[in-house]
Amino acid sequence: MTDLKSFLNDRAPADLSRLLLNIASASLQVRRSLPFTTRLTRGVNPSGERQTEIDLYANEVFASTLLATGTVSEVASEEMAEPRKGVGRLHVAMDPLDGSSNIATNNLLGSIFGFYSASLPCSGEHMVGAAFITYGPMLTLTYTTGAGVHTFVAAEGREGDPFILMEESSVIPSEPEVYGLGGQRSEWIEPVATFVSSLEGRGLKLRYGGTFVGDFNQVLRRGGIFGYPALKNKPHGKLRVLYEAAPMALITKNAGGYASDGARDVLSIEPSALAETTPLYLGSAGLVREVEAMISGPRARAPGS
Ligand code: AFP
Repeated sequence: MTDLKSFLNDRAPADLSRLLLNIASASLQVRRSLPFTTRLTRGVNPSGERQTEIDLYANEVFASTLLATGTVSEVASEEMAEPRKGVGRLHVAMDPLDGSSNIATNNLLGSIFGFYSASLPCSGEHMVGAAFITYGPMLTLTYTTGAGVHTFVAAEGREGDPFILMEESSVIPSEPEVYGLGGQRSEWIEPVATFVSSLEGRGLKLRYGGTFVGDFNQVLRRGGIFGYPALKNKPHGKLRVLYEAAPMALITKNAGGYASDGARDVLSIEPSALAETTPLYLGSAGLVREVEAMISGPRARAPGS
């Protein structure tokens, strides 16, 4: 069985490999603390959302782990107003605990990381890698450094708690099976409601668990589309460009899919603020381009784009 350390050996730059290995081991620490860090705190994050103990604990574990690698010049987080500074080539943006409102119901949770080569905030075109953790029946790490999307599962209890290769070079299935869009249906901008009704007409099944990582992971494996649309009362959507949308857009692209804000590639967005949000539609390229055209009108595309 191939483990993460040997798989990374000749497939990723040394500093990215170091980050991924340290994130993997730190995720075990976060997972073990989950049953004991579920309460709400009085804290509020820069997006105005109440923070749970696990939001803060995961933020501390990952930020300190990343900075201790000596490869990271800053760590920006959904849970911090300002980045923490370190030394190194990489700039990391993270959502340390995605889905914390799902803790009380023991739903799937996650962590999301974007690895950038420029000071934050910056566009996804400066991303050199991305990763997400799922805390579910299995603890898994999925990442890309630009050469495919690969998933590893924690084999806790085995010597050294290794992460074992579960899937190499994932490709989003061409036949879409599932869809999930956040927000109230009555709040969706009109083209989205029409689009979703057409999906049901094509036999796609609703899969929406309220955690981006979990809902995205199903689209990655089964084909389809996930979205947190522009809403009538939230025209810029809910998901943060740097910490959530762009990292998952890079993974989607490297798995043969596409991520749009309803008008353009999410990776081309130039956020002006760390916590800037965007409408987001990602998954099977055909479906995403279809909803993009319904929202923004058909665009002339360069041949082969
Ligand atoms: P929490 O971290 O506050 O639970 O929010 C999770 C999230 O940012 C993302 O993971 C989900 O896709 C989205 O919010 C769910 O939003 P709704 O609760 O509005 O459906």
